[in-house]
Amino acid sequence: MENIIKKFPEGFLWGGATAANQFEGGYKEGGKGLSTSDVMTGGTHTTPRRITPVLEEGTYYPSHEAIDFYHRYKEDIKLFADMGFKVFRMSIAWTRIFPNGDDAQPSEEGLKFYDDVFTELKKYNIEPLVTISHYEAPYNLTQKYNGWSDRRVVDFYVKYCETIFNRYKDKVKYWLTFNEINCLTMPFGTFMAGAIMPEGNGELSANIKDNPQLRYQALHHQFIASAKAVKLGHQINKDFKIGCMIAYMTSYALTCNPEDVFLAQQKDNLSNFLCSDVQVRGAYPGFAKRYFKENNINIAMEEGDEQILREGCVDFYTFSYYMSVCVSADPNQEKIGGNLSMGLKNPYLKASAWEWQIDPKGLRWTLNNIYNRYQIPLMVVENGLGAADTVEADGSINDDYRIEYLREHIKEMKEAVVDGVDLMGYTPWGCIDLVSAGTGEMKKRYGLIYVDKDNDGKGTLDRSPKKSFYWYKKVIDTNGENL
Ligand code: BGP
Repeated sequence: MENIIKKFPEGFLWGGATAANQFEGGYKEGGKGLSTSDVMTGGTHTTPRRITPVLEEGTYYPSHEAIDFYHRYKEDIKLFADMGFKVFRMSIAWTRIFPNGDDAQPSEEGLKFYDDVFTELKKYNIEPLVTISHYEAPYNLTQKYNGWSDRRVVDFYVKYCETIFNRYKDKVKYWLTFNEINCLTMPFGTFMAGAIMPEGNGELSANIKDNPQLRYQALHHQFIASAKAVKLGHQINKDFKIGCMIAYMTSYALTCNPEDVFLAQQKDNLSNFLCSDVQVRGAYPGFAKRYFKENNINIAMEEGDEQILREGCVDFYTFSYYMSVCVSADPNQEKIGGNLSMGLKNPYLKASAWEWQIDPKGLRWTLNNIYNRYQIPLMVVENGLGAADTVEADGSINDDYRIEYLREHIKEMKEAVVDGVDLMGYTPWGCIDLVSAGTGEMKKRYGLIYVDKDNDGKGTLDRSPKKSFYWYKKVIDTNGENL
């Protein structure tokens, strides 16, 4: 048997990923407007975050200061450069550019801030990968229009895209239209995607009263907005590469009962492929149309929508991958104690302290599964282990568990490359500690760089490299040879 050479391609984009509302802070500075994330309180693993239409005195809102990248971006980018980053995934806060979302003119101060950030990245030859909308939208749009449920929001978004595409056309090449767009297929994802106001008790959890009709209508508007942005982006700069971003839910059948196996495939279709079929292939798949019919979901489409979708197909496919879960057609399985928040327990896997099951092999499966369907370049733009870290007396942070997690996932990515998957890059999530999107905590850390701040918002905000920082630097230096 011939020896197989396992290597990442030349020019592989190694880096890290963040989002504005989870790390910028400066929520009222530089003329920034209030965004949906700014009205979300902190929480913990067991207490859900809340959404407060009026800011409550004395309540902790993690996005307000976050980790203060707004003032410390030079220091942070220098640290990324020290690790050897080739790419840095970040998002633009829409409310820095259009504070209310429907303003006539963009804010020059907001535009200037990202100019400075991109210039700083360029200094170190770090390529920005920009998410245009990452789990936030101007709060005003939710108040006035009920967010994405209103078609008019498409035009506001496209105007925002036009503004940033024109302004940064020589500084940014890689764009993602919406973070984890498929969250809108799930009840809990609605508010986080800046879609619509929750009709519940303000708790950010499955308790939010679900309204699938509204959710899928909002999703359709995001598809139209995304497709229009892709077309426009290519007109503004033909070298732009514009991608979709999917929260990949890898679901295995709990048993080989065909009912379970079919359910797993159906979940894959509805939770993962519905959105990417629209964004990559430019049309709703048959199973989506059937699902809408069977669930009395009537999506209002305008004439020309089908053409807009067809003409706005993305250039590459990106996704987040943290875990896998099991599914079973047997409703009793949930009661046997195998129920995690996201699905059923897999007896072969260990889980993080936040019950996210760790499954490196699942990443290889997922990469192959996606590539088999689309055959366009893929990128893993989020992956990592959320864990509580301990700072030793000498200041060191020995996060061997994180190194282990990342190493095993990188190994499987390398295998997938040998399988033939066209993989462009890898940006582990929260390369610097930041606020958790799900729980609003600081304690759930993903970073290779530690930030001194606790769940109540106290701390010096000082940065320090963890053990994983030095390890990842070596990985990048050797293009993934030295793991
Ligand atoms: C993804 C989001 C990120 C991020 C990550 C980790 O779904 O795109 O914004 O935060 O998950 O989740 P959490 O912060 O809840 O641990």
